[in-house]
Amino acid sequence: MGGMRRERTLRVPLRFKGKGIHTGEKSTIILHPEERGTGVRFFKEGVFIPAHYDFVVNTNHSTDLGKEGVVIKTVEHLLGVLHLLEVTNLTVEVIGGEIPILDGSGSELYRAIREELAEQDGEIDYFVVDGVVEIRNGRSFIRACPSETLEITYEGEFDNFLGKRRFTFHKGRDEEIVYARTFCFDWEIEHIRKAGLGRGGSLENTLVLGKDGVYNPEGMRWEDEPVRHKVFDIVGDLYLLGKPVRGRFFSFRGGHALNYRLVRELGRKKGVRLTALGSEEKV
Ligand code: P76
Ligand code: ZN
Ligand code: ZN
Repeated sequence: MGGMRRERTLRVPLRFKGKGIHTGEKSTIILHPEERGTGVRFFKEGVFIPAHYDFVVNTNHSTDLGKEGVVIKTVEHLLGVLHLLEVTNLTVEVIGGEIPILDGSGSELYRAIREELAEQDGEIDYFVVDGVVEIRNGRSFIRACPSETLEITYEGEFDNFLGKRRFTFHKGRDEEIVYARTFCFDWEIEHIRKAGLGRGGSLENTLVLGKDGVYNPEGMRWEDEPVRHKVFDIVGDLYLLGKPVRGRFFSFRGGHALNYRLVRELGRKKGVRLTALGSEEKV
């Protein structure tokens, strides 16, 4: 049995400002405390968008949510931090098109939110993985298995000095992934920029990798920083199940698109149960 954990919100509203990695535009987010049972949701231009996979509108180079024509880009790093800290009730007001990228990792959000956590009455309702689910795309795949606690492994095969890399995150060891920055390869920048993405990308917020090394003068925070970031992205995308998750995950060369397909499949399976007679019923 995992420990009984309480629902959480913030003691006070928190505000963050910065550039969006894709739009390149300045935006502001205000995190508002909420009552038990609210869940995590976004608010923009009068529209509430739940942090739920039903509202995913894009998974190409970021995870974006939308509803009624209102879109919020790049929610995954903020959701990663909220998932790690088990913040279950919060409204994220967004003024602008995207969540600020800050230094490219979850560190600033993580440290500020951790300082202001407020426990609430009521125990957290976890999303418990109760069977094996695997999603494939060519050689890439992501698999979910039952486990008492959250555990995530990412394995990458990079076409540069990094080569084959694998990293495993265990619940509670947040600092091993929350400081890992987003990254890109120098050979993809042209294609990304031509797609109208990465307009806010720079060496201030992205680890830029070449064939033989990195462009960032400060170097890498770990020799496997990119795979740690991929694990952090999965933590964020999994929070789109609407609850903190208990399960073991393994991703081989996956990304937001595979994460999203897995989350949808896990959520779909939970909503439908086989009865003793073998007919399906909604629960
Ligand atoms: N990021 C994903 C991610 O973290 N998702 O959560 C991703 O696909 N990106 C983010 C970074 C973008 C590309 C797309 C970017 C960043 C920087 C530049 C271009 C695009 C640049 C630059 C530059 C190069 C040399 C000198 C100066 C500036 C992945 C990681 O899953
Ligand atoms: Zn692309
Ligand atoms: Zn990311």
